[in-house]
Amino acid sequence: MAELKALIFDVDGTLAETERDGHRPAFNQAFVDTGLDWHWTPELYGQLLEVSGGKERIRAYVQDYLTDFQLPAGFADLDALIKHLHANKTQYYKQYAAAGKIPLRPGVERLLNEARSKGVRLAIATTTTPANVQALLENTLGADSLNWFDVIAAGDMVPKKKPAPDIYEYALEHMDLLADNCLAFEDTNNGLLSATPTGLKTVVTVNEYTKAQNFTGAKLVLSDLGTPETPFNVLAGDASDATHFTVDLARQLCA
Ligand code: XBP
Repeated sequence: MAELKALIFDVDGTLAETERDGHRPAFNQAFVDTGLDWHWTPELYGQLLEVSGGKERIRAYVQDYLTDFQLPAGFADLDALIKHLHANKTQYYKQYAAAGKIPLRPGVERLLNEARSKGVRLAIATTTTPANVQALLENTLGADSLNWFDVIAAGDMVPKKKPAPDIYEYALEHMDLLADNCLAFEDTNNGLLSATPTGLKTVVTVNEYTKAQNFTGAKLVLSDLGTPETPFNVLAGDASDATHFTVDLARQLCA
């Protein structure tokens, strides 16, 4: 029997619908500001999300989707353009978070607070930029919430992004915990592929971008974390008789 000691959360799509409410509009605004006629529709963005990392996603778009790309004047090379676009986009993401446009998903705040009250440690393992994590947490849970997490493993802190396991290995190492004593929360196949090789059991909460993805190997697949008033839907796995995600359910899944 493995004792539950920590919950490790992905951010984008798991804590909040950030791809829909933050990243995609922020990317598009950065393109406009830079004089590019690029526009990532929800459908195109759903395809581009196969590539983790905003900078990597822009590069993949140029290389795989644009046939007649010409470097705009004022940029020495594609790296310089990507750096400029990503920095601009991150500013817009932070603005949207500060404006309250990126709310947490159902059950997230409740579960975080229940874990804290019961001595279950918290961590984040995300591909997104650390500044985005800070903006999201501060504007949904308050500035002190950054201290709720033993480690916020994010973005370029590791050499390889999801689906590589690096970010989860980093989080486990910095918490000095074994995977058996932790549970990961994800929303994508890339995230599941990142957590699983470390030995972590993963709970998936799907969203519009990811609901058709392959979650073979997940411990539990849910519509969302649910609330006492609005139960979750169990899409795969065994949630016992739970109607929303609790520390008790986490302990059962971790055992
Ligand atoms: C999701 C990602 C990130 C965001 C964009 O991260 O792949 O790249 O889409 O954020 P996760 P950046 O699901 O691991 O939270 O532009 O800052 O990369």
